[in-house]
Amino acid sequence: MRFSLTFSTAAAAIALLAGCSGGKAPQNETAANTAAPANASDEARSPDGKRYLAQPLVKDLYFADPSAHVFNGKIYIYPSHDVDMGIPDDDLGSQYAMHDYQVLSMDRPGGPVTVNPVALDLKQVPWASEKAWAPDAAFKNGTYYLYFPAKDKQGVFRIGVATSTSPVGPFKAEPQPIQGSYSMDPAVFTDEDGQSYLYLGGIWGGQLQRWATGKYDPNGGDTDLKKDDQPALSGKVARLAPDMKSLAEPLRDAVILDEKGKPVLGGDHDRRFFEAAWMFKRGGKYYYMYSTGDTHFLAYAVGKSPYGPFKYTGRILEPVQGWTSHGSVFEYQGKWYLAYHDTQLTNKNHLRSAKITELTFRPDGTIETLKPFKE
Ligand code: FUB
Repeated sequence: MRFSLTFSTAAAAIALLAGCSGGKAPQNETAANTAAPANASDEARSPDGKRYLAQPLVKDLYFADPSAHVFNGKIYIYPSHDVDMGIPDDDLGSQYAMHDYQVLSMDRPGGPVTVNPVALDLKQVPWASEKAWAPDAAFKNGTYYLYFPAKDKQGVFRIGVATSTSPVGPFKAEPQPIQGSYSMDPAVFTDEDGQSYLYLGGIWGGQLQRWATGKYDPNGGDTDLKKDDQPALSGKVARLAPDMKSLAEPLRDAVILDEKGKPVLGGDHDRRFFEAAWMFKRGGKYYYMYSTGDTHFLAYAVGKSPYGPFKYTGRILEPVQGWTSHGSVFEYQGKWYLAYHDTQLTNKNHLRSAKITELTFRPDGTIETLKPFKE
């Protein structure tokens, strides 16, 4: 316990310094740090004494919301870059005051992690003002696309896109956000036929509830629809146009259904969509993973089409240390992995660490729920 307190303080000081220098960490390789120490008593413990399922990929900077992809046989993680701006926690996520992105790369799960230089700073995005929240990436025809949310100059969340010839950037942003996009937490899924889809949305600080009529209503509330017995707000999905920079169609609801085939209700906080959409395909099924927000689960729902509807199926991850839960699922050399985050190094909601752990599918395609702490 004493070790963890001392380490946290040192880590927080390093983070502060990184924040002051604009977060421009040099390219930097960290040791393979997913392996547990040989002696269990040396392992880091949570404030209540539990051992963590996995260790942070990076220990001297903070990265959250990890969107993992395998490009050319190598793993690239597109995370948020957490910094401490001294902003107190609130329900709108004001404490998540990030301003740039850095890409993590590694040759294999558990291998050394390279922290690449700043890939995009909001200062380089003409339309954006603040809040470089959870990003994602895609590759098509020799170009890498970084999709990122940020508030525009009017304080409305939009989704931007930036391009690069390298998976780690630097990325050049388009001068305008993606037309017709709103809210946050973009995730791009490319199907086997080459067609890509953009998923997005998040309630509370993510502003999805303010778009309930299809138009932005600044008075549309800070939480949800406040109609617990009505269908919950849905995350959104749209097909991307061939240019990967625009929507081929208007956003539509990615509906989550319960066991009776009815939409999950707004009051069902254990199962309703909150934020952090992620799509992957396995065995011909479309898996829609998302965070339940204030109940802190990574849940999943399964469908027959990238548009859904998706039948609620279960949990992928029980609550981690820290308020938010956000992750991605990827396949590497025939095994499946979950990238996720927690607050192991700081115990502060806005200074999170990305982690990777293996995922197990049962023969029927359901997923064994992971616990973020060891028994
Ligand atoms: O990192 C900022 C926000 O916190 C993300 O966009 C959400 O998904 C939550 O993880």
